[in-house]
Amino acid sequence: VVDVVALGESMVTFLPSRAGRLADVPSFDRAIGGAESNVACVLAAAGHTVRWVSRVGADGFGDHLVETIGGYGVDVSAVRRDPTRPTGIYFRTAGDRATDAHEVAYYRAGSAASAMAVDTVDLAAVRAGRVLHLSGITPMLSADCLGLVRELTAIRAHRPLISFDVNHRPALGRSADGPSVLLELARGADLVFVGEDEAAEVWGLVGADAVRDAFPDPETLVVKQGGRGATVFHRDDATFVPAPHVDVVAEVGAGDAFAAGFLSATLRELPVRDRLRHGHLTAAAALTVPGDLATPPVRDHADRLVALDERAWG
Ligand code: KDG
Repeated sequence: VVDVVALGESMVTFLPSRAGRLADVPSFDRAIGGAESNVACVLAAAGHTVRWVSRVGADGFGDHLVETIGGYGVDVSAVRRDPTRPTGIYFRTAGDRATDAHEVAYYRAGSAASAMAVDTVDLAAVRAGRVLHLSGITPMLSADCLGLVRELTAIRAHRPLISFDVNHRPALGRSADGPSVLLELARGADLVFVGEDEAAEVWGLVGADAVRDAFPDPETLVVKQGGRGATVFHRDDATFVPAPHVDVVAEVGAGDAFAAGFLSATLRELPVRDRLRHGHLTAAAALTVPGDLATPPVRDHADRLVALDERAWG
């Protein structure tokens, strides 16, 4: 049994060589992206056993994803190659520092991963972890992908702990029933991550308490409140932990890193407050690099920082 299985689309990502409009950027550096595989890579770097399940094209970009994610120590043996569909790619621009406003251009419609379905992924491999990490990106990729996530979240008995990061991506397009689908799927999970801004934008729920009220029965609900911190609602308790101050280079990947830090501490059965602190520290690492993935803090070092008293944690 692996600690965590993460299922989702990964893409070769092109990061701009300089700031500016997509129309003006002359060249890009290749990196990798994919919210769920980001979580997998960070967890593997933090010493957990992790599997990533997905589909990629039988092309060079598919090779690059499998080799790079596998290079983090993630088990990629359940990733399927599709000779008929390409690997998705995307380009991003660097925003201005104050707002992180940036453009995202996806080339992923009809991608190999968009053909993930109940009968095109290895369901036994998907369900073989202590935790199954999913996100709200996958159900927005295709009807087949939506059916797959529904199947994985529908039955509560005999399943891994299901972790679901809402990950609303406006660049994927807005469907009329997108918000209600995301709410339905998130309610089917055991551990939910959502940004406070995201909940306001997608569901019109303003404030962490309003989000909690929309989840009548969450095992654990984590509301991320940007640079301020995050609140966990766990059973009847609410715990807020402020985030450390960092000079943000790019926000991309920070939510995934936060989820990985939180999940790692959850697997270690640390107290809720420390799960949040580990989430913040892992996110801080990602916030200070331009791409999605940063090396997470070494466990012993992170544990020492987490153990600092309230004065250090604001
Ligand atoms: O969380 C970072 C992701 O947004 C990025 O890696 C790409 O998975 C991605 C997506 O669908 O936007």
